[in-house]
Amino acid sequence: MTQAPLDCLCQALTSEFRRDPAGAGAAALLAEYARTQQDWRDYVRWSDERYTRNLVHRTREYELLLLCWQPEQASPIHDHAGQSCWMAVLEGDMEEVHYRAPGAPQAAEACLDEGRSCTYGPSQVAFIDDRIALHLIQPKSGPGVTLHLYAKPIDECRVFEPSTGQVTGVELGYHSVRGEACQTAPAEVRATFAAD
Ligand code: 2CO
Ligand code: FE2
Repeated sequence: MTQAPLDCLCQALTSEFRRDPAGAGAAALLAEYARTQQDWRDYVRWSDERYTRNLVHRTREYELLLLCWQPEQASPIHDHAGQSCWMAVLEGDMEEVHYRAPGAPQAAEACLDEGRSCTYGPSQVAFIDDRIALHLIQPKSGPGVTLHLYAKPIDECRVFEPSTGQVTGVELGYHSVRGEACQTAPAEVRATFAAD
């Protein structure tokens, strides 16, 4: 039986992280998949509450997720728990805004500096880690679908309120795993600010 393109991508990523734990070839693999394939559509899932996080594949070395963003569904400003994060755009245009705590990177309880913002279109791949910046991701106009690769997997991250630098730890969670809905959908992360 022929393997689905998304499964081929996962196999290629597994080999890549075995070859190079830093994943130097990962961006090219994601870009090629995004440019040529459509089977990610099987994993698309929308929510009116927030952008959805849908697990495609997870190993000890990495996790691959499909994220689905309705208009206005921005992420909070967040870090990536010390891991590497690649984002390949599959559909729509996505804006990324960098932030940095003045003084030390990600210092707690200090107003954040807004850095550069950048828009990525279909097949483009962005990369970030905590040494580069914190970031916020949002669809620029209309909905968006993105493929995210984290190496290693991230179960928790920190979110930052920009005017005070207030930091909240959040569990990330999945809306679906290999296309099967999860019983407990991840919380609306922005609500953690309202509750404080
Ligand atoms: N890191 C966010 C998440 O996994 C998405 S923004 O792109 O890294 O929910
Ligand atoms: Fe992110």
